[in-house]
Amino acid sequence: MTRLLPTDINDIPTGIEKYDLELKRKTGSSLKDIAIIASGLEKANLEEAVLRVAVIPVSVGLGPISGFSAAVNAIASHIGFDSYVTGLPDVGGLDEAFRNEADIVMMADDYLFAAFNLQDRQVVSNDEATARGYVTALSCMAGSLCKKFVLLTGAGRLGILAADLLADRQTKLIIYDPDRSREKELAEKIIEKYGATVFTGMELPEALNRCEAVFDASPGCAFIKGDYIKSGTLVAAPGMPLGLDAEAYAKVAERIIHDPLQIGVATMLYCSLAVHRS
Ligand code: PYL
Repeated sequence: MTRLLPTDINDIPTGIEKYDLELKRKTGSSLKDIAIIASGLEKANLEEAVLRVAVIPVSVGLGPISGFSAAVNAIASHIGFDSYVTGLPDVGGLDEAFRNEADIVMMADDYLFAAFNLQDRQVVSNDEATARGYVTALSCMAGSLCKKFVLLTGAGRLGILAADLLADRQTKLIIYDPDRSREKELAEKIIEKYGATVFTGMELPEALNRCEAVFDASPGCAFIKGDYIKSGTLVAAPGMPLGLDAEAYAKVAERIIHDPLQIGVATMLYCSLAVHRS
């Protein structure tokens, strides 16, 4: 997991409205709708009391990231939760959250970012929510991913989660990872579970030429070059850094979904409710 920088997230609170309008223009769905669909709650009755979210800064390890709690809080508030950042970090923050009758607590150390639903004892990690949210957003943008060639770059934690969700949508999956053994291992798991057709062993230019959509689950920076990506390609690129170089980004600017936290955080919150309401 690449550690976010303050410069990645500082403008989230002031930019969230503009971000949401752009997401709706590209996918036809708002951030809240994507999170609800991704969590399987589109048919659930969500018109209940506004839930209280406590975002707790965590000081262990490399310590707080300036702007991180404020960004998470802004996203939660934007999609309608009664969210706030606790006055104290760590255990003091958890104490405060319980005394303030928080329904959901969100906190991140250097290894895990999770939402804890204190009512239903449900926990959701940022990785699983980001995979669900981004596959849903890509599916909304594409209309449907069924039978479409989708290139998945990166067979790490996020890629493994995304591969499963993409295969479940009957995509024609191309998996690319510079570590070819990891690529093959993930492909074999998907073939075994879904009996799906999974393509591996391609060089990146060929894979980019064959695919209609890209899900970039890699930690790489600017490795997808403008020369190789077709301008009609749909791109889902969760997190930082961005895998496309500037030329590639310019070619797909109207068809790329990319953010450091928004879709993951919104989906964490609705996934944390899913056990109770689906
Ligand atoms: C959750 C993000 C998504 C991508 N990388 C992950 C990251 O940066 N993790 C570290 C989060 C540290 C937060 C710090 C704080 O401000 O509370 N402990």
